Amino acid sequence: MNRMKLSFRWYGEDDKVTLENIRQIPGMHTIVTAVYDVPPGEVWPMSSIESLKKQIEGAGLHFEVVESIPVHEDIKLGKPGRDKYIENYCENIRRVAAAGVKCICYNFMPVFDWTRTQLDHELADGSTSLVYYQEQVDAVNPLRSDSDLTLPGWDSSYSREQLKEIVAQYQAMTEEDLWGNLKYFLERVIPVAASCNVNMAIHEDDPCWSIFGLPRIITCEENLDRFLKLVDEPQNGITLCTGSLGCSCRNDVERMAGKYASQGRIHFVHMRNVKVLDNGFEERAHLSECGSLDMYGIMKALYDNGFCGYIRPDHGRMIWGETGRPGYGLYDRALGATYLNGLWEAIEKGAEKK
Ligand code: DNO
Repeated sequence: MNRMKLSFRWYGEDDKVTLENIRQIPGMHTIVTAVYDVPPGEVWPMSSIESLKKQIEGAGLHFEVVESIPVHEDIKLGKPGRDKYIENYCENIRRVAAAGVKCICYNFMPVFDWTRTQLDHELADGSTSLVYYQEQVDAVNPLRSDSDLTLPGWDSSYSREQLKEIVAQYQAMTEEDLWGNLKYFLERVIPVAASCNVNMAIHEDDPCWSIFGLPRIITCEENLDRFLKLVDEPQNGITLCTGSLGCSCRNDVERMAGKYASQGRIHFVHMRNVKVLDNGFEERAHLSECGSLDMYGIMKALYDNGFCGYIRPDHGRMIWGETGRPGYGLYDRALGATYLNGLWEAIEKGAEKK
């Protein structure tokens, strides 16, 4: 019995990768998407949610995972206006739950979501991928007046001045402040998720260390333990992102996969392989031997510990001349999905034979 549910991220109607493409990937079950045209903190129109559901189900797939409902910066900063945004967040949970969504992925990273220094680095085989080289990050100082403040992937909706101001506010905050703000958020959101039968799945910080001195806390096993205890309920779970955790050699991703799966707290998995370097990391093909992670070991740890949530191939390289959204083309992610299917089948059949 295949307990994991294979899923694939889709960016909606504007995505070059179509639902028709995705449904042809063997074993595909669930689409992972979001309402993208509403600013963070606002309530998603029910009509937009219904339209996603209709399109996805029309293609023979399920709409069970949302990635992400973004957390407004005022919540992360603990500002007085946060209660309004938390109430909007709860309303979004209720709305997507009413449409059949079972799992919501989100993150609690100050300002910047994932950070890379180049999105089209050419690998030895001619494919391109996303990379992070520390010296390039160090060259961009958000508080220097002549800094052009651009790293690929950053939210371009902020002006340079706004970004500087918001970065300065975070720099005045300690990690403990951020923990406090996360707890405040969870205490209000998790009961709503529980009443709607939805699992919340926090995504680890990517990469899993502080950048520009901004606090980052969802970074390692010790902190994930602490996170899960903030509100010790099954709906307060994680998205195990192998690439985000695995870009630091200090994280034993296989061990964490087993531990948190056995606790029933992994609701969603992003499977990505990275090659850890002295000065950062490169995203690589999913196959274990292409990077630093033992993808088989991680899948086995999930299987052995009863994982039954959603899993998706994470960032793929650009291959075969494909162009499009970095990390989110069709071909390499489809290869990744097929590899995950193969690993799972082999692990499952191996276990049955014992
Ligand atoms: C990058 C993604 C992240 C992720 C968010 C979740 O490709 O893994 O942007 O969606 O951090 O909130």
